[in-house]
Amino acid sequence: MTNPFLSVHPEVEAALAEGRPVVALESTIIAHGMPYPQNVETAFRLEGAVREAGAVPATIAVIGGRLKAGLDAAEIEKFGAGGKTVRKISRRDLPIVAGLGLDGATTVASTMIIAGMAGIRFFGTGGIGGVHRGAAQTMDISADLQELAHTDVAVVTAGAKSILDLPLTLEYLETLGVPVIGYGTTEFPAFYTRDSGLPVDYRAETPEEIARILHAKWGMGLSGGAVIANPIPESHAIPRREIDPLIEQAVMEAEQQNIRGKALTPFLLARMETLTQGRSLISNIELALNNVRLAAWIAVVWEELRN
Ligand code: PSU
Ligand code: MN
Repeated sequence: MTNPFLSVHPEVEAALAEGRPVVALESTIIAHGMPYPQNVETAFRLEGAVREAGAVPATIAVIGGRLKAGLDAAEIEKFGAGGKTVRKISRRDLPIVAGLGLDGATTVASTMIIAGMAGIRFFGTGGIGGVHRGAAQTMDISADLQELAHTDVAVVTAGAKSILDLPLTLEYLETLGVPVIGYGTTEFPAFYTRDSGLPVDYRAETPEEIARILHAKWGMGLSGGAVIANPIPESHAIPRREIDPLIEQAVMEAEQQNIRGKALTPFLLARMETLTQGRSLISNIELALNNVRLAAWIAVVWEELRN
């Protein structure tokens, strides 16, 4: 059955039809996660890294109401230049932008949805959303977690920033039945730092192992995604004693200014960038490159297992 709202880029469509590996990339990281023009440059570098690792990149966004799997250079430039003026869209927003012919930058959740519709199983990004600190009062839990429970896409991430409540985020993923696999690590990474003191479900040493786990999951009919937790390269990690006080400050400012809902994560990300004087941006770019490469390596082996 064809999906009348979906537009798959011809190169991506050909790769999928021929059983070649494809890796999805998100557009919220471009529009809301980084400043212009580094965001556009990064988007192109991420696509290049996926190609070098042997897969076809599909950057995902909604343009004029079309759910796009695979953007051309002009479209990426438009999202990057638009920055925060581009609507940030999650699952609940998809019918609004598709129905009314609007543009939207896709989060982890909505990128997974569109990837899933196109038949793409692997997605590399920076950080995922999770359970926010104070969620017991605010109930602010990212829709990314529910999506991981339901949609058959594995997400390679450097963990989650400790702007979130990491222990509760992992509890929530356990409840939803989402495997959390560490790549060369027994600890869930905390984005800027390689460790968090919190355990992953399994430490995988190779992309092959991860591909076998996913092949088994989907092969036995267990729907839903997985979190592939890939620590930031050592050379770009920021020591915890430096980053933790800044995170505390950003979270406190958000509370004082009563920032909530979908504005909260972009606010915290922007504050972190300012408070680290741009250092967090470089870390962010390097860990994203590291993640999309791993996503491509896993996708390559998974296609071999499947064929
Ligand atoms: N965390 C990061 N970088 C990001 C995001 C989260 O470290 O770019 C973005 C992703 O697009 C993620 C979204 O899906 O924020 C989560 O937003 P929310 O918390 O509103 O669900
Ligand atoms: Mn939220």
